[in-house]
Amino acid sequence: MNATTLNQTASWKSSDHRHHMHPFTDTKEMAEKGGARIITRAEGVYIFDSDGNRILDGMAGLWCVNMGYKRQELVDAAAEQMQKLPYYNNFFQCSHPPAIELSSLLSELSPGNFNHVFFTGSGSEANDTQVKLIRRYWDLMGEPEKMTIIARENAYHGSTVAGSSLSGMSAMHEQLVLQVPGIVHIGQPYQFELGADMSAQDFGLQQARLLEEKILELGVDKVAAFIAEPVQGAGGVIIPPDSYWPEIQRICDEYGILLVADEVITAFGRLGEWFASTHFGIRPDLITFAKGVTSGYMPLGGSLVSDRVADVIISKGGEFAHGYTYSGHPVTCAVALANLRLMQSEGIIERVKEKTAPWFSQRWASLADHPIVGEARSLGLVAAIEIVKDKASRERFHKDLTAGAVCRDFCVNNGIVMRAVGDTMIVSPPLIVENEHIDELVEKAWKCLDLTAELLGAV
Ligand code: PXG
Repeated sequence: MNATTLNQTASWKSSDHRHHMHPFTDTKEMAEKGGARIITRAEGVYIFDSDGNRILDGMAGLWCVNMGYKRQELVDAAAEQMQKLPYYNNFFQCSHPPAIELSSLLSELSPGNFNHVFFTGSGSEANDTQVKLIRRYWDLMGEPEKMTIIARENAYHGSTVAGSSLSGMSAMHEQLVLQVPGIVHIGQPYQFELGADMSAQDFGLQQARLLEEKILELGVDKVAAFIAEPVQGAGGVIIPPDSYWPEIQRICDEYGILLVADEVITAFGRLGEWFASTHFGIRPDLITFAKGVTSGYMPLGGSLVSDRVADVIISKGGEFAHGYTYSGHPVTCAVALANLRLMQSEGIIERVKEKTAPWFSQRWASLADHPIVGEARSLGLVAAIEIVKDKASRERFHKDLTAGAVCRDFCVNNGIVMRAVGDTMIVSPPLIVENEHIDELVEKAWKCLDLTAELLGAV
């Protein structure tokens, strides 16, 4: 690293500290640790920082860069669309080819009963849209009392006011003084923490039946919908037991409530299918998507609306009083189209399912042999490990769960991005990873677990 690089990095860090408010960040703590790491470029599955370090991006950005970095096809799609039509809205009885083509393609790729798309600029806005669609639907059905939406503890559905209210994270609720009324939470299918002494089958059924208990407690005439991530992402990659989703589907069917699958992380190949709903065999009424639809190159989200809901809202509804300036932005839609076509032409979903996910699953499972790993779990290309002091009792190192942050810092300093959720380490690499990248990720993860164990005095 030469003096110019050092000066440039120091100057960026200083301006960053003085002017840039970061999302979900303790700014004081970041400054004490030397300021932000400045990422300046990226290629394939690697990001590069301003000091010239090359880091394997085990999180695909923030669960989104599915087709990897520096894809010329996506750059070209954006540039061409910017020249042709950089902006126009879809309000006031207008439309444009990128939004039309993308909504058609999404209808084709999504499960059979989905034929309409409402576009937003993010996953949070998409979940706000879901709340309005759900309430509009029941109103038009002549059941305006059906207002309550059931979500889950430790879910993440976004940061807008409705998104934070749907999310089941206490730290967010504490700062959100004005919760959206009519949202309640039930327990989650997190077996490592909550059901260690039960069989997976029994635990899955038990946690699914919390939904039924809640519906009966509130009264079925009051309950509008249940929203959940097929696999909880930000909560710590919580993969439900096989018995969980079929039982949830049974309950939603039996009581006629809408099922919303928040597939912001799981859609577009993460589990080796276009949608995780297909993997779990569930039939949601609404699907939330974002992130991977553009591989993160442009901000785009949306709601996929099934015929059950669309038929009511379109045929009986008149105007749906909802929309964003950037709903169906032409450049973001053009990039999404190029991204989805690239996924098709490269057969990435099949490659994940048949080649990389099986290899990943086998290699990731080997981390369970590490002395401070209590569990290593994965599904498709998303995975977690639980750091523990004692494997048998699952005791953690500290009750405030700081071992994860220690491990995360070792990871980034040793060339991989792994995210810490408390003492759960999680990864969600780009879908273009090759088997040798998976080997690199697992080998470095093992080394960083060694370093963590050493620092925490476990060896
Ligand atoms: N639903 C789910 C399931 C998500 O994971 C959102 C909605 C909101 O999307 P937007 O585009 O509004 O951010 C998300 C986003 C983390 C982390 O720390 C995860 C997300 C966002 C920021 C941080 O893992 N997921």
